[in-house]
Amino acid sequence: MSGKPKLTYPNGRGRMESIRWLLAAAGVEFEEEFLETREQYQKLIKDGALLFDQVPLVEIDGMKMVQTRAILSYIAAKYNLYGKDLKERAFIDMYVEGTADLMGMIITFVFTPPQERNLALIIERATTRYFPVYEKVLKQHGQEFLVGNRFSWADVQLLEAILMVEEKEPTVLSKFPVLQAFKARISNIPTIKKFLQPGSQRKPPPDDQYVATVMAIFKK
Ligand code: GSH
Repeated sequence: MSGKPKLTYPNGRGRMESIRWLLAAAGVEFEEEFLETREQYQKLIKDGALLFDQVPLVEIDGMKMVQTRAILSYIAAKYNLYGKDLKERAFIDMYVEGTADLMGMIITFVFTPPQERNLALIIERATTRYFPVYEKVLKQHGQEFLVGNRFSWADVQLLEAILMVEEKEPTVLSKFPVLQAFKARISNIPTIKKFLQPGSQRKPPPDDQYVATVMAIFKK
């Protein structure tokens, strides 16, 4: 064993991508095993590796962790990205849930039949429900990071969400100057800068091949 966390998931973003982001932001190296076939997935189930027969699976500190939220909270707490007290933690959780809801709309987009996809709704939610909140928080306290004047999981996930929405609508931050500055600042943190460079373990937006592989593995 290398001692590095090992991530098991298809070779694409999905629910694993925020985990990759958080580990990378914390400066933690990780290994990946990519699920390519249904047989691989069924073997994991047969071996008892998946508590609820689902991935993401992250092997870390002797545990086989499943459930995205549980995995992310564990990593955030372990690497000091989860606030200094319960109240900061509560705010980080709220901000993270907001960006998770927004990203969830984009993650499911490619798995939705084309005639039912609603990109306009995603952009509307981003610009009227989610981004105004983060813009206001940062503007009001005037600090560099969302919570406690310290880099946290909330910052990592907000940057991930911003970049994801920008892939769909490049001008989406045009009315959010504080978020534009936030994006530039957080993108420049060395661990994140490295993750944003080509060749990192960051995954590209899903393509047809990825969608077909996921459907075949999980028989959606
Ligand atoms: N609540 C779980 C989490 O957040 O990790 C949901 C995990 C989940 O739905 N995973 C999908 C899966 O394993 C792949 S992204 N689907 C197979 C199944 O549910 O049978």
